[in-house]
Amino acid sequence: MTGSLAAGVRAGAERDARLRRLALATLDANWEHDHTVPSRTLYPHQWSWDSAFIAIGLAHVRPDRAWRELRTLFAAQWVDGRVPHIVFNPALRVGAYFPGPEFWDSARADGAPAAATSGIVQPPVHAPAAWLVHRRAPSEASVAALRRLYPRLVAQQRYLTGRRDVGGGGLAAIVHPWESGLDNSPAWDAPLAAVPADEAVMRAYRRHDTAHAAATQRPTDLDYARYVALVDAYRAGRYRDEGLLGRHPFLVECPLVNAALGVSEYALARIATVVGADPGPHRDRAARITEALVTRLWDPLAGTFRPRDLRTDRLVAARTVLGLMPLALPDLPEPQVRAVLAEACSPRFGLAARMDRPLPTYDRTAPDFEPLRYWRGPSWVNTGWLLWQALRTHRRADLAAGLRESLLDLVDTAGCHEYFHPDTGAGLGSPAFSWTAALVLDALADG
Ligand code: 9WN
Repeated sequence: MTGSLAAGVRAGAERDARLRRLALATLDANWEHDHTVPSRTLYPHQWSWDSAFIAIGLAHVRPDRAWRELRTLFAAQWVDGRVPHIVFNPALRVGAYFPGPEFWDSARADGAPAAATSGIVQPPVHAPAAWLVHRRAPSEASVAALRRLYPRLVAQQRYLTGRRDVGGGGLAAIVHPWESGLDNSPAWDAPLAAVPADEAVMRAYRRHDTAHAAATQRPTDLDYARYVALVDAYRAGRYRDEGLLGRHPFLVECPLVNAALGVSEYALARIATVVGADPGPHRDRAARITEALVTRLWDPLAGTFRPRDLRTDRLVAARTVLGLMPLALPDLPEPQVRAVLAEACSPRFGLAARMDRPLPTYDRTAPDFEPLRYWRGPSWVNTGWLLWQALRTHRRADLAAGLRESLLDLVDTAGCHEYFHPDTGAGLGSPAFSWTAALVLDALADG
């Protein structure tokens, strides 16, 4: 090895060790008796898809805690199978987060658990997470944990493909942008515009987020007025899903939620073989979801996936990172794989074997691209990690390596931030964010 090569290898190993220490310290600091908070300041309760990502990272360093994280979340599963997007910590003061438990009022809904929760869901990334946690640290305890979780994960899928198949085409609909996890993505602008709301209603509430993060980096008051109106509407029907098409003002089929739904069936097939269940039906369902995604959300002219607004039965025009997520499906047909890769590698998203800027969450070339505002441009580690996994599934080692390096460098330079400026890499939002730490740990383990 030449001197400069050896120095490069040493610098790489030092960076990785530094990142590992930072990530572990972040996760440890955010551990809260039986779950990990996404952020001590901004998000002090337990969030659904955060816990899945967090478990994936914890599997490398604290496998017991990884299972505990998932167990706590699924203990709050509703009778109909929905896994709530927030499980509230009863020890926190009123006002620790908006909207809090009193706003959601889950206790009055049929089939809600004893714990106070929200009434909506988030992308179902939990079955793949459970599978990864087991694969990272297989043991008798992990098999027992899979056995306990399997029926709950199946119930979660049944809820989404059953009651939430509002469009009748084999995909799940979301009833709130928060259910996508990408709250103020431009993907929701058009469907949200149809939700009647006045930003003046926000005078009646106290937003908690803007006390901890710059308002320029968060959704607007008008966004929040609509978020509140949608919760009001869903809660008024006690979070029941019957007849949603006739009465609910926001119903959209999201490419990320449905890609996760399909990937979950593949993960469940694997889990089934470990727990002695039949993997066949899961594989069949995975194939059906993949087919439905292509039939309902593929836009052949744009060469990407787009959300379908069920209220207008049209595809949403914005090109966001959500459109790349179906690449995670292993049996996605070749023409779609090729086109999504081309979209990802275009100047809109800039994926490359050597990336000069981090992956954004929205088309960089769009006139309304906003480098600071949350899901309207900034770079997030979870969407990067999901695409990294998808690239590995489709054996694009070159692109996967480029994306991984970009993610690790971003966090090494700025810290475990919630999101990052897509040009400068500066840290934005919460400075000690759990899934950033967790997914860095996972990426480090798989060079
Ligand atoms: C609303 C916790 C959550 C993430 C979401 C992210 C953000 C909440 C908020 O924080 O949403 O659920 O208050 O903005 O958008 O993806 O799960 O980290």
